[in-house]
Amino acid sequence: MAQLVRTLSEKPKSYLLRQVIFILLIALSLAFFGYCYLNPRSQKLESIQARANKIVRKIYHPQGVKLRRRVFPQPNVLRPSRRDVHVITPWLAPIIWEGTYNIDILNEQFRLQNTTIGLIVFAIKKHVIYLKRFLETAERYFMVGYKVNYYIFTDRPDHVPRIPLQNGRQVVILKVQSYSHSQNMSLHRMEVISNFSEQHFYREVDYLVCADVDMKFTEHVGVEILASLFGTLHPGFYGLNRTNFPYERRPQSQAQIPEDEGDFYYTGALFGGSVPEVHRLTKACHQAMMVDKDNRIEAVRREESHLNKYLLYHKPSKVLSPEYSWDKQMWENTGNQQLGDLPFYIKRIRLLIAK
Ligand SMILES: *[C@@H]1O[C@H](CO)[C@@H](O)[C@H](O)[C@H]1NC(C)=O
Ligand SMILES: *[C@@H]1O[C@H](CO)[C@@H](O)[C@H](O)[C@H]1NC(C)=O
Ligand SMILES: *[C@@H]1O[C@H](CO)[C@@H](O)[C@H](O)[C@H]1NC(C)=O
Ligand SMILES: CC(=O)N[C@H]1CO[C@H](CO)[C@@H](O)[C@@H]1O
Repeated sequence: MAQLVRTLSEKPKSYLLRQVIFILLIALSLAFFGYCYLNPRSQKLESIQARANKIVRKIYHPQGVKLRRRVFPQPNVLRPSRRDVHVITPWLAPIIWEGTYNIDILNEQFRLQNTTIGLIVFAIKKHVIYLKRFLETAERYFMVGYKVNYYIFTDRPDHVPRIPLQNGRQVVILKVQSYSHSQNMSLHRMEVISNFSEQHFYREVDYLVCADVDMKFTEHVGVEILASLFGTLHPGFYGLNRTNFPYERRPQSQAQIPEDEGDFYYTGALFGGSVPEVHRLTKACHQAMMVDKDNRIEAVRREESHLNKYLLYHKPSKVLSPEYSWDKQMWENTGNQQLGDLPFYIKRIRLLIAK
């Protein structure tokens, strides 16, 4: 090609040669464009892509909606909202802490989009006992005022409690097989979410939030968490050097992260994003876990290890602070009581791990 370009730009030795090349190029480009536009397969691909772009625009740019006139406090660039914690990652994703956002502005943006949220939870075997508390506290604090579908994956549909729901919210019970060991469910959770993306989620919701069932909501959890892809800082490791993160270190595993890499340690108890992003994440994690299974290795913290590997190379667009996955027992066990019941930088506990 370089040669061809040079030939074309050189003073022509022969007009004939130049003409031949010219005609050849024309023929080639005609063939190429003809293939792109007339080939039915590529047309279909294109229309799928166009549709995907439209969805992406709808979801990722709530700023595109025009807000009504309303008076909000003025932001001050010279006065940071928080001085005690880091509020942005090096790739410019906000870290969501109390006091860093105005929920009224966010609500106005997301309401104008008629945002619908899917909250995915697995309740296998005896874990169904956590459902009542999970759903009741979610009704009180989770995305209040929005359309919410609770997707409950369970092997015991008859044990799902009936609780009163606010308008526009519904429970969708999806039966999964009863796996014999707790490990098996952790092996299949990613697969199940990925499978149901095509069957349900794309058509029914804009965003997916995947949570552990043994948690309870204790404060507002709203649209401030929504982003194309988000992860949550694990309450046990957020302040540590990455060499001390419980990442999978064995090179035989697909989840391996070397000692000199890693941003944060994310919890497997809360993650999410837009439907296409969660679909991609769960599919990739499932595939990596299957490769590990074939190689007879299981990552040290199973799906959480794979989630961490994924989020290292697909940086999340928002990171939730440990307000969203607080674990009282873990805090008490770390011997940090001189800092009180809570470290000073935790102003609110929004989601509490409560076994
Ligand atoms: C949201 O819903 C309202 C009422 O159903 C409708 O008028 C409006 O066009 C919708 N907006 C978007 C962005 O879909
Ligand atoms: C997911 O879908 C694949 C392909 O349709 C199927 O083979 C597999 O059993 C499904 N897995 C689960 C856990 O539903
Ligand atoms: C983390 O620990 C490693 C190895 O001990 C050290 O080289 C590195 O400087 C530490 N990083 C930070 C940010 O403290
Ligand atoms: C269905 C399935 O995958 N079962 C497996 C669950 O985990 C145990 C122990 O890891 C295996 O022995 C089962 O085959």
